[in-house]
Amino acid sequence: MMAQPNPVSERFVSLITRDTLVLVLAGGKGTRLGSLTSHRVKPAVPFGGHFRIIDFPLSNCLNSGIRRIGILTQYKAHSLIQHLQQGWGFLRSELGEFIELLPAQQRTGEGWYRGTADAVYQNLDIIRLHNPRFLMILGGDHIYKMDYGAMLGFHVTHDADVTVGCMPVPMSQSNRFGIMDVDNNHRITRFVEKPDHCEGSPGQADQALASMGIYVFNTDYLLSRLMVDATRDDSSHDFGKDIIPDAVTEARCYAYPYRNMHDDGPAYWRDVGDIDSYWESNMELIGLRPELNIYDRDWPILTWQRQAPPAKFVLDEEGRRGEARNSMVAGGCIVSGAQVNQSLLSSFVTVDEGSVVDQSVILSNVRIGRNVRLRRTIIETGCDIPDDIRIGYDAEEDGRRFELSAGGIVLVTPEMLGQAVHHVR
Ligand code: ADQ
Ligand code: ADP
Repeated sequence: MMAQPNPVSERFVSLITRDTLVLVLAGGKGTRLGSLTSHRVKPAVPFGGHFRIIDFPLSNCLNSGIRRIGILTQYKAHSLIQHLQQGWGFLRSELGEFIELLPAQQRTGEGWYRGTADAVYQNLDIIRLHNPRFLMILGGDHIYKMDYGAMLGFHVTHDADVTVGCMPVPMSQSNRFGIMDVDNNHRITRFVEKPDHCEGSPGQADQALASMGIYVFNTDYLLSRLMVDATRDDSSHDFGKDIIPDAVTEARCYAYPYRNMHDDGPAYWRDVGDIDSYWESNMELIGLRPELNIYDRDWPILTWQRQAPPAKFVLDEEGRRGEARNSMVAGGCIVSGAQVNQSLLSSFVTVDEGSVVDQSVILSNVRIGRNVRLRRTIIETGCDIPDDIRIGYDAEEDGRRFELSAGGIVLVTPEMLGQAVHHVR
């Protein structure tokens, strides 16, 4: 058993992170990303050219000194499992470090994970085996950089049973989040999951304090709470709907205000909820000073990626330049006599002669043929875009053939092009 953390001890935070088990919730159905989640769960969706969404919370764990991690999966987990096995298998079990997959496997009954709290409950025996003092529960589908050590330190110094990561959101979005009231000492006095109506706090009438779906629990408290919850027929076995509102009435629940770790700008946190916000948050990375800096060497975002030669931009035989402007281009790409503007190309994308790619997110292993024009598109892994096609210029036509978002972004998958999907390894 570890010593009681002593706030004046130099090891204050490292003792706490060592005694923490993180559970990442990666099993939700999440349908609002359309065909991007037709064969993979949202945490496995590619983001930012090289990464999968789950790389962000996992990198946060490692960068925060947390090295005991379980990942709760169920739906369409193949791509996620493959990614974790290839990219995240480097922790040293002999040092007590691990990333463990915890698929729904009927350990406590007949069912799959009924809700987020049930997903944790079903792994109770595994949690007991690891015997952590603190359990940290994270969503696997948010993009942000956060030092969890600071939140765990806050949890201990406030002598909390439960700590919820929070940030202000515009009042108009309050129906998308768990919303809370707090007192002057950050103690949560009320928590309502996705309220229809909500009143602003005094002095900040246009903002609500939202839960980020990130929780720290004293393990003993959570386990006893989950055992009670499991017996209740009137519970949906969900953290936001059941566990947290109940905990607020019976335990010491605190709200940890999420801040930018460098204190040099607003705190970046995105729930890429739908196709439009997926496209936008990828586009944001391209800008001059993106809020999310993925080039920060002090907070590296780790991932698995295929070995790739450098990206290449070449003159074609007719002397047309191959160029990319205001764009991010991953390794293995070849742009030959073609223009790439305001776009993000993942690895192994080829853009052939005479084509123009504007404001688009191109996932890996895509060939864009000759004289193609793409504007405001998302092109799924493995697409072979035929010569002479224009996508993003005629909403009616695009809506018939492809998936057109409310904001006018066109999502194209191999299936929509009538192409078989091949496994590229
Ligand atoms: P939502 O994001 O709407 O709200 P939910 O859909 O339950 O909550 O997803 C949370 C996480 O759990 C996701 O990563 C999802 O993949 C995963 N998940 C969902 N069902 C699961 C299951 N049965 N098994 C395993 N994993 C599962 C939550 C909180 C709000 C908070 C928002 C912030 O409930 O209070 O404001 O997150 O985005
Ligand atoms: P993902 O599995 O998430 O698509 P990759 O981009 O690394 O991840 O692709 C892995 C393999 O999955 C690729 O070989 C690709 O051909 C295949 N793939 C891509 N899209 C689909 C799809 N819609 N259905 C099934 N497999 C797909």
